[in-house]
Amino acid sequence: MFESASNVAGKVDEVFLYITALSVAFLVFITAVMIYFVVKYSRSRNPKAEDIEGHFWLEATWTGVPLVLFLSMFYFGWTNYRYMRTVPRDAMVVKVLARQWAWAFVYPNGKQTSELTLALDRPVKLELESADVVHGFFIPAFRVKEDVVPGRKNYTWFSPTVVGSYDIECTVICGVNHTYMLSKVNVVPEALFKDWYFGDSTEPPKAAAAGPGTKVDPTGDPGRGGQLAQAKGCTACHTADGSKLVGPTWKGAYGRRETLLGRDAPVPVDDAYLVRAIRDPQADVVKGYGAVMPPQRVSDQDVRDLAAYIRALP
Ligand code: HEC
Ligand SMILES: [Cu+2]
Repeated sequence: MFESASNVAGKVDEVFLYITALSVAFLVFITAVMIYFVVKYSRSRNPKAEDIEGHFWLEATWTGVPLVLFLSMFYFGWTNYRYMRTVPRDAMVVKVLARQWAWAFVYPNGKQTSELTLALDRPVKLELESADVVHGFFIPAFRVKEDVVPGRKNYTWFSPTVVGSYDIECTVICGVNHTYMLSKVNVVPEALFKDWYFGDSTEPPKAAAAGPGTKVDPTGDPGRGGQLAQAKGCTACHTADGSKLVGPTWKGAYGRRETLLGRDAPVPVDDAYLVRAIRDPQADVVKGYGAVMPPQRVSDQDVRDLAAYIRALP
């Protein structure tokens, strides 16, 4: 299915699939019955028209069964809708200001950004206001969509459940540059969010400091790297002997190909990969592991030494 990255995405998809499946089932059923009747009651087989009186149980069935099915659609739709309208009390409140043709986000501490930054698995309430015309706030990956109407306050809430960067779109044709009314929501682990939220930076924390193929200084001291791995607590999650703890083992890591979440082709573990994995653990997540490696406080020299140590392991 489509990318789904919030607590409400699954609920919306469930209702959507349920209604679609029922509709398809009825399309097939009604079409089949229709063809059957056209053949069975064609004029050639029944040259003399007949008057058919009512049939109580037949009528009761074709009234009762669809009624129950429609009510079940209503039930699933309503209970999920109510969930999506009931904001948890611990939700962080972010004001979303829409205007022609941009989004602005204002946080409780006064920080203002043009991209939305959120902490993983933390509920957030968005209070939506427009400065001019009607806009539509839409995050496809979250299945969150709400109209933003001038002179009115609207809201929505959700918890992002997957680290990453997702599109924000405007769904209402709100003027000539409507199609450029785009932004991003950056979902980062809570620790990274706090660093940003309480820090001086207005730039949202972003994934991927060094891109694939980046040239990296390969000099480093493997001896010091080994000590650092102990001192920095890396060895709580990584081993050098091939056994798997919370994270992948470092034995034989250098040169192997790793399958990353959200990427089709496996990527080789080279120097740039190691630097990125240590510097920005959430940028790429190895398939089969959680995005649980905490951000590391490491200097450039530390990273070079750690990379040298991992590279030197057999
Ligand atoms: C709390 C556990 C934890 C700690 C502590 C931790 N890591 Fe990780 N690490 C992980 C997990 C889980 C992964 C796999 C998921 C990912 O790629 O983020 C990982 C992935 C990696 C990778 C990529 C490995 C591969 O096979 O692709 C490297 C390199 C790495 N960590 C280095 C370090 C270094 C260096 C430290 C210490 C400074 C450290 N880690 C501390 C959990 C941890
Ligand atoms: Cu708009």
